[in-house]
Amino acid sequence: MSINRKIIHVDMDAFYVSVEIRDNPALVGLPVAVGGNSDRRGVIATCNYEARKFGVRSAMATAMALKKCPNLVIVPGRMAEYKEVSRQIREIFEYYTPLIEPLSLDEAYLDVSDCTEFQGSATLIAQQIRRDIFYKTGLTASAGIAPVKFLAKVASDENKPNGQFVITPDQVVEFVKTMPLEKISGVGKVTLKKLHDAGLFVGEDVRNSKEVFLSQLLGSYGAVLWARCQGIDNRGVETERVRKSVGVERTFSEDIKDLSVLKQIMHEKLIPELKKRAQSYLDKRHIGKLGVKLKFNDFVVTTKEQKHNQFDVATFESLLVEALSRGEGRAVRLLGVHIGLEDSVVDAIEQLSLFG
Ligand code: DCP
Ligand code: MG
Repeated sequence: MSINRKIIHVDMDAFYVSVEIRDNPALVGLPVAVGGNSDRRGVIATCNYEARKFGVRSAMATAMALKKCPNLVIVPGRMAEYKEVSRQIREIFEYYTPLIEPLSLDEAYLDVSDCTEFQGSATLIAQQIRRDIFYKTGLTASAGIAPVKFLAKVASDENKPNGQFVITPDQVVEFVKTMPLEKISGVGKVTLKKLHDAGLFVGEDVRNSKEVFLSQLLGSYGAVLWARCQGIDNRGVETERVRKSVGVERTFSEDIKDLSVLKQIMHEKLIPELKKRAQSYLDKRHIGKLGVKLKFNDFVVTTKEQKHNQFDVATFESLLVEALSRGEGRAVRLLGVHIGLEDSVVDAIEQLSLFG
């Protein structure tokens, strides 16, 4: 049985573009996107709901977006402004609970189990948070309320934009049964295809399967998905995450196909830069793994990692070769290298001394 908490997932509506429309009322009512240049590499970061009616989506190539919606107005992004709004909504959350886990600039989990506002009604707290956000920023947000994290996230999408949806503990099983599996965070394109090929489409299908079957199908994520479909998610809301990795990445001005060119960039630019950036962490922490990340020209991202306790050029190189082979000949848009950090030695010693 899962541990029930009162979790709210808050997610701003069409975030970047809503900020742009707020600050330029001439855009109200038009289909608008924030994003990319009109050259062949440009992409849309996000678009408003008017543009979504035409089929425009996040991460869509600008050229494609314009084909679907010729009147689309495309405006450049202003990251500093989005960060400022993010700070403002964070301040609102803090009034209700210290248990806040931001997932990106525009979304966060809040654990309001111990919040005493509105006699502890998470539904009313969520409503008030959305009002506070609108009052302070002029922007709308949606919210999901559920006893566990993954369902709160699914729920925040149910009545988007400017809405909220509650799943009470006794509604969990019924809700999960009919829930399409792609709604569960962690189920991407590849996983979804495997599930569909195995005849699994909604929560009920997974509930009727054996856990070992899911594990065979999906590896370690199989057990997680199986648990989710029972309504189980024991993850707590994690405040102030301990940094788990340090990385450096670069998007190229031209896509690159050639392994030797990628190797050269990795050796000459990325690894030296990573070493520099990692220095301050390595006083207190040990390296636990090395990793390479690639984004192919179709925006599919792949990451390959290996356990290792030091910077090892040969390992980075073999990870790059393996990651590149996953692209089956596609060119590379972005290359990144990172190290995974072990838990802090110093913190561990401090904790031990508490009991000493
Ligand atoms: N974003 C991006 N590239 C993506 C996806 C998102 O740059 N591929 C940015 C722009 C979004 C912001 O992150 O405004 C938040 O992402 P969401 O997925 O929450 O999307 P929106 O807030 O834009 O829309 P929604 O109303 O669906 O939440
Ligand atoms: Mg959003």
